[in-house]
Amino acid sequence: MKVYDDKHIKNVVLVGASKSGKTTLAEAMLFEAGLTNRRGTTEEKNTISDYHEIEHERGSSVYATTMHTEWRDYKINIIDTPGLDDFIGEVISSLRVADTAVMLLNAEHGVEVGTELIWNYVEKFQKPIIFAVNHLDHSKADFETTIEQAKKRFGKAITLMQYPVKTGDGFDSIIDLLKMTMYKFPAQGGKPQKLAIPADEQDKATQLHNELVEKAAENDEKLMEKFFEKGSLNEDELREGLKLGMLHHDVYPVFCLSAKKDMGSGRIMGFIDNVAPSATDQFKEKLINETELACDPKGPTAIFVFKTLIEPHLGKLSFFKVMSGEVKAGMDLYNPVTRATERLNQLFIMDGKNRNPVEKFTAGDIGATLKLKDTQTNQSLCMPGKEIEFDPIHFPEARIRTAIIAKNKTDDEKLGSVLAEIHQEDPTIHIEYARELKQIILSAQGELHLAITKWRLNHIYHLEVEYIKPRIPYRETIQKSSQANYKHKKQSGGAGQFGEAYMKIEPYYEGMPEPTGVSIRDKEIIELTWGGRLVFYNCIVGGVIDQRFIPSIQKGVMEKMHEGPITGSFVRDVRVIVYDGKMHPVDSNDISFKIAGMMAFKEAFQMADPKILEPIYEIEIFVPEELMGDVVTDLQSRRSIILGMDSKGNYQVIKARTPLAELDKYSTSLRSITQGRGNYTGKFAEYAPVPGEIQKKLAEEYKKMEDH
Ligand SMILES: Nc1nc2c(ncn2[C@@H]2O[C@H](COP(=O)(O)OP(=O)(O)O)[C@@H](O)[C@H]2O)c(=O)[nH]1
Ligand SMILES: [Mg+2]
Repeated sequence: MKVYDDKHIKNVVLVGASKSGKTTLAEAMLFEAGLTNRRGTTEEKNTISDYHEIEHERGSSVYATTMHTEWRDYKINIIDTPGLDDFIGEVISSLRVADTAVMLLNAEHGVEVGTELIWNYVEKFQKPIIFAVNHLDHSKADFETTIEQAKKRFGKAITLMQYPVKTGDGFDSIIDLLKMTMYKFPAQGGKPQKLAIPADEQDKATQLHNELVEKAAENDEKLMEKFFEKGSLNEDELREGLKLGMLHHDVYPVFCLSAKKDMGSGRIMGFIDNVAPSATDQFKEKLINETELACDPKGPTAIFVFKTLIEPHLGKLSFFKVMSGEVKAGMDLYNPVTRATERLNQLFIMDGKNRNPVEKFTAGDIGATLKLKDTQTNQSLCMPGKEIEFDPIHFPEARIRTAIIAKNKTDDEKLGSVLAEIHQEDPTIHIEYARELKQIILSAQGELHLAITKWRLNHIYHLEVEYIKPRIPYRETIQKSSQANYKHKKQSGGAGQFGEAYMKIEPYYEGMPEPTGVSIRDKEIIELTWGGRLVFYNCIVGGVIDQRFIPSIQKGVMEKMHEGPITGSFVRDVRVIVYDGKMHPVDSNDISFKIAGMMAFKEAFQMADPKILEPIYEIEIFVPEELMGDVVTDLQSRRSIILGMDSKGNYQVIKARTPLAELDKYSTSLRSITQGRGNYTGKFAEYAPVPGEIQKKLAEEYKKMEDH
């Protein structure tokens, strides 16, 4: 394996809507470079990229896959990504380490929903981008309309580098506006003939060439001057201008392609080599301590782990980018987060599932290593003694949640550890054991994401699981004060039990004045782990209850707060004043006062106008303007309060507050209302009272369950 220096390494990520041809293009790029001797297809399930069983089953990509190709004197690392929104995490982590994104557009469909969703992230990262209009051999391919849509959606930075002479069956020639040449491909694709531009295309080609030259010149004053002096720019000057334009997101070069017929991929690779920025051309990387680090092969060694894969027979595989310096096999590197020192015993170039061992990687390159003990996705490894930590990938919040159970009770323990592994591989899946709900809650990006996770649990980990509806973490509180007393008395043979407590309970709020009319002996403020407070006053005078029984009463109250009287949910924000009681010199004990405390609290609670509170989420919904009305109507039927609307590019952002109970399967409904063009994120905001009729229903349901 040839060793490439930092200037001769290019990292690209293939992105685009599902079925736009990314996996097919990766295949063509490897074949054209002579690294493979046949081109696989997704139909025949023999591509380098889609090698996982689930990808064969579905016929499309689920994971981001790294590969490399060599074109002229360059090594191009290619990351092929899935196109569906459910797997957006794979796209985001790949974009984080790529230096140029190649966005495929399907000339049959133009700009698709999937294109727009991915575009949001390309913009966020401000990564240089190339567009490749694919499927040009398709009978319904429409190059002009595709370009028009692209200009409308992505703006005037869209810059034609090529155009096809004909599309559909007769597609075999591309006019290149930078080289001012026509490429004519043989029927089986591959290496084209370079021909003069035919006379009847001359005018169009010249006009587009001039537009290209102007676009390239715009990005640099020196080039602009030259352009005005000479009226044109030479090829090298054009390249320089385009590269600057790409780095500043002012130029998005557009290429022509039929990945299936292998026409056009060579020119794209040539452009990636000669023009697309390398890692060392990029702006400096941000570190979490607010400083920056340049990608420099002479700098201190530092790598960033962007992906983790757990392969059944291999173990943990960590994919990294060398952000600075060089890594060599056998090196010890330090993880500033876990404080572990990791030996990188083996280094690999990964081509799908094939591992090619290498001795070293230099700054800007992408590789993989096996069996890191204490290092996960999003962590950095650097020279011992240094504290280099790169800005982590910010994965989107989960959009769908479900409770998960093992079909077989004996698998419960295994389920926990397997889910932890799945989260390591895919940080867009979250797992939490919700103690109060007594459920394992799995959150993910969408229905398909959940379905694939279930498939993996079943096929890879041999675990049968079921998804069930997650319970809602309600809370209970009171709205007015009340009093109750309870006498617990038991005299059956042997030792008896006796305890009586009088208490007053009040809704608690911050800054509440101290109670009056009682003499306070003791006060305890308890911060409840589930939010809110219990403030407990001991106002017993004259020794009517022994001091040692006060904690027993408090224990009883606390027990009931764990399992509220109305729905069994946690109780919050209550003030309890124990002001009187009775005891028996022989029969009183801890348990008697605990029961008295619990029962007095329960009775008082029921008379204190109890209220059920529900979690409210603040959500942000992205929708195309024309679909806003439908989305808002649906939100209103979900008891939401619309907080505001804002436009962001071609999208409207609706902000709303919605009860969690109304968000069950919301991502699925939003998808169907917006034909897949809408998207949302949400996070917990606060607890708020549920409407009366819902309270009644919840209380009845709980009572029924209790009576059983
Ligand atoms: N006609 C035509 N079909 C293509 C082209 N590129 C890909 N395809 C087909 O489109 C389908 C999806 O391709 P794939 O590479 O899996 O798309 P991905 O989802 O973007 O990875 C497959 O059936 C390919 O054979 C192309 O340039 N022309
Ligand atoms: Mg694919």
